[in-house]
Amino acid sequence: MYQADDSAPICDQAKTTCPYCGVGCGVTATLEDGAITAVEGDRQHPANYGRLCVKGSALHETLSERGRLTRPRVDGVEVDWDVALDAVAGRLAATRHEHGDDAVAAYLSGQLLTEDYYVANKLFKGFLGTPHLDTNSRLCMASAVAGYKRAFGADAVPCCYEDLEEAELVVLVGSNLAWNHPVLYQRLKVAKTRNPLMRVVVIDPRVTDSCEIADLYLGLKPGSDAHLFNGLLSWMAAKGRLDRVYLEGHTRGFGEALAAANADASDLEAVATDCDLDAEALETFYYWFASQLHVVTLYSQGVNQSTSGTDKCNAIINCHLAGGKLGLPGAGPFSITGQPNAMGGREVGGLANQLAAHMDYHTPGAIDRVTRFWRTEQLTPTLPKGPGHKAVELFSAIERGEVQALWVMATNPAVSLPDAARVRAALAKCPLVIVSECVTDTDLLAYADIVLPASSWSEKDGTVTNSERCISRQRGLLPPPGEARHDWWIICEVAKRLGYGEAFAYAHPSEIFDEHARLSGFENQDGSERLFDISALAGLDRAAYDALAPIQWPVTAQAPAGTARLFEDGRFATDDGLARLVPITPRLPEQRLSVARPLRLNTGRIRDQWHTMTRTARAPRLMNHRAEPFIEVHPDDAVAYGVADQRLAVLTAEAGEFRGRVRVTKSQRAGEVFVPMHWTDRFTKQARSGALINGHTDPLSGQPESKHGAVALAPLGTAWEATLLVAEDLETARPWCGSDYWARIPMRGCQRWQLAGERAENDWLARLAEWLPEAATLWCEDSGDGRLRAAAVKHGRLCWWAMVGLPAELPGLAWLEQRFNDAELSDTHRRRLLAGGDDGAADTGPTICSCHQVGQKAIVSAIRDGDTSVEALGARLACGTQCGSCIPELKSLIEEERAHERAKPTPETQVA
Ligand SMILES: Nc1nc2c(c(=O)[nH]1)N[C@H]1C(S)=C(S)[C@@H](COP(=O)(O)OP(=O)(O)OC[C@H]3O[C@@H](n4cnc5c(=O)[nH]c(N)nc54)[C@H](O)[C@@H]3O)O[C@H]1N2
Ligand SMILES: Nc1nc2c(c(=O)[nH]1)N[C@H]1C(S)=C(S)[C@@H](COP(=O)(O)OP(=O)(O)OC[C@H]3O[C@@H](n4cnc5c(=O)[nH]c(N)nc54)[C@H](O)[C@@H]3O)O[C@H]1N2
Ligand code: SF4
Ligand SMILES: [Mo]
Repeated sequence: MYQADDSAPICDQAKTTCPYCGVGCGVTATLEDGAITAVEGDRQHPANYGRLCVKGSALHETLSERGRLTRPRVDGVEVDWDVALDAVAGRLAATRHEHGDDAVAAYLSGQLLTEDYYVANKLFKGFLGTPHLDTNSRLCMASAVAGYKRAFGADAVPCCYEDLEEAELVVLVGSNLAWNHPVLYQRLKVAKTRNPLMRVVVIDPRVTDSCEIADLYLGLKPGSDAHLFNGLLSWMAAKGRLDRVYLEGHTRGFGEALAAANADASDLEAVATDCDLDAEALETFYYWFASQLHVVTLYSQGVNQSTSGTDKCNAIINCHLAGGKLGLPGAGPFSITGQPNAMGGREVGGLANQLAAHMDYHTPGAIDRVTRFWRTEQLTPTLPKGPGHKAVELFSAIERGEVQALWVMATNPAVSLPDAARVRAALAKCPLVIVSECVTDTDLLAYADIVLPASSWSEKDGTVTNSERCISRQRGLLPPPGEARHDWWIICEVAKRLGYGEAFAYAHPSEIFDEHARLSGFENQDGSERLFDISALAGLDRAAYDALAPIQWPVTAQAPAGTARLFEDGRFATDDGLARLVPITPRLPEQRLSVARPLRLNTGRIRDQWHTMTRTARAPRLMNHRAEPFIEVHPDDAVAYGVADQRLAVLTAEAGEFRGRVRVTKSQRAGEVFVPMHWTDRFTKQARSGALINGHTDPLSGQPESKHGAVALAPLGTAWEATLLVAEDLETARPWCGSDYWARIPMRGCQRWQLAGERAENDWLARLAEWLPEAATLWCEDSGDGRLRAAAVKHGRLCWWAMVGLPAELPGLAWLEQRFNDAELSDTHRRRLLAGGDDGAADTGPTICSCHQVGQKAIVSAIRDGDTSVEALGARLACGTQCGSCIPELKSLIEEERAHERAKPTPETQVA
């Protein structure tokens, strides 16, 4: 039995939704003694039918109360909620009074629930009269939104997940689906096995794990996507592969779009050269696309995060319209969303250019309609008359002193915005920064005047919308820790204190959802005015809301069971019902390469981490796949710039630098480097990707160009490297953070620190004594060549362990990790401490399979023993048998070993 309530749960199994990516998987949580002890995929949920990826299946490991914010704080002092809420309301009111309504702003997140988002939008735009409310979706989906609106007249994703399974051709453009939407990738993979005729094309400058299932890989030059798709449109026209009937009946603008495409890209050879592709491979793609009706083009940040992101989206959509490849099963331009509720935010109007419920400021009658719905006629101020600042611009307005108060909820702009140093300076300058956050340790909190502890996943109650427009319930299963409160509650309490109690008198998120559903249908007869219409979900009582099953919008009287696919009737949400093709003239990235900064910087995600790691780093097993910040470099560039695999290097951009460990790989194109977006100042000295990116944005969508930085690469001169393992409860001032490089890696029961310094250290024992607390027993082994191992025990417990030397020389850490959990070290264990365990306990290497914690070395040795298939490895080591995300890596290890085998000199060549 499941009961969603603020009171303690009475159930042992409950359904909710994963809080990570936009796939929006259903999760079944097991509750025991007031804690979630296990999670599994919800077999009935239409997004995942029982599957979960490694992040989802580690959810319960991230929930400890340690490190959670539990008390509000004002000016650094812990206070009661009443004091904190009064402070928020009082200071917001004072700012408005002194500097005007436009001086207050909010910066929200696709990780808020729809109900949180709705009340925040209503408070700021509706009642405080400021248009400056934007969201981190600006960094994520803004170009996709603008592209859909230009083409279809509404921000509407036409496809559903089943389309990926029903397609004959799936094109992944700038999407690493295998790592970032793993469950959807698994579905696609299964579909491809079932339908041997299905083809997959991957278009990405990097060879990613998603290439595992690719029939064709186009490793294009970064930023050249619009040119490539212009080329496709031109080619389709030249080869007579257009759907003339569709174009004439359902679209406008084809002539202009084709003319622009022809002017830009009518010569296939030239397009191939410009995109740095093989002409034959490019034509194969064009041929496949043109000759299939059932094509899904799935695109993501490699397209969106660009100063011409909107144009790239429309270049793709143009090709679908020109071939009539949408509005039918297995076809359509599918922008896959990133955050769990990126879509919900778009639905309530959380972008600064939107007003509410898919109405923009310029939508005829919208301002008046929303005013009447929210009953703000009598208010001064009235609703804003036009759009507010988009994220990057918002922080410039703060810098200029125009915006004087900012409330940030569920996002970390001190890390994730481009030009992070400038953002930090703006935050430092802003007289009032309010931050609603769940954890104690984020880079942003240093800038907060008021900190509000928010409830988190498993505690919060509300809805999210996934990439296929499917609305699902996230359910509150546990009480929030300490005094943490739900975001919607916090916002409503502030609204009450500002005098708007009547409009924010919700007792439960179900009431907010009801209002949101009613607004979507307000003066919108069966979606005739706005496509986003969930009016059939209005009026749900609390029980019905609690029990709400996943459903895809629109949900109207005509379509009470929801709508899987849009535009099946060929009618679009424009005033004349016709879709628009948009003429595209491609533009180059704004961040220009130069002699000083000759390398193209690509940034993105890794399989096991979520954004700024505030949650995923709490599950130590998710740290093992990539433990340190890294820089991926092509072998030729490694030679050219003097950096070596597994050694440290530094990237320098106009505005900042990044220190990380080099991974030399042919997956990277020469002249380009890739860094992860996840590391913050909480985890390493200097590896925020945002510090390397300039704040150039797309003029239409305002989305920054996070994929196309310009950097220089050089080795980090290191005289020494060291590893410290430190008991977790050790209160140290972390004096080693003054080193030239450090990275903190949470483990079970201890913390690992990787350190390096540019200046030689003569007396390591003295240094360690200075850094680490005194211990009763200390062992040390100094090999005299600058290498050293030491361990310290106090009260029978392992206190710390240290090694000076390259990390490649580390013993396996699993054994040592366990020793930190021993209440009393045995004599045998003490003797083996310096060796790091039993003689045979070698380092298992990076974890490839996070579900079953299988390291690279074990896998390689099994392959060498003859387990040369994924199945055989799974049978022996269990790797790849749970979520399947590591299968591409298993395959490439098998491939690598084969290549080594082939490269081995035969007896004859040896003689020769
Ligand atoms: N594990 C994990 N999964 C996540 C997230 C996470 O943090 N961790 N975050 C979620 C969120 S919010 C989002 S937005 C999604 C993002 O999901 P994705 O968009 O798949 O993620 P990225 O790794 O940012 O970028 C995708 C790819 O774009 C490629 N790319 C770079 N430049 C170009 C270019 O010029 N052209 C083309 N065609 N490709 C290019 C990169 O090489 C990269 O492989 O992931 C979601 N899922
Ligand atoms: N260089 C570069 N930069 C990028 C990107 C890139 O590819 N490259 N990608 C961009 C994209 S697509 C995205 S989506 C952003 C993501 O970037 P951010 O949104 O800044 O990253 P998160 O770590 O997800 O931040 C969410 C914060 O909210 C907190 N939180 C979680 N749940 C809740 C809640 O319910 N309530 C409250 N109040 N707080 C909560 C978390 O602890 C965390 O601190 O990064 C963008 N920045
Ligand atoms: S695919 Fe996305 S939604 Fe599904 S379990 Fe993994 S992170 Fe969660
Ligand atoms: Mo995102």
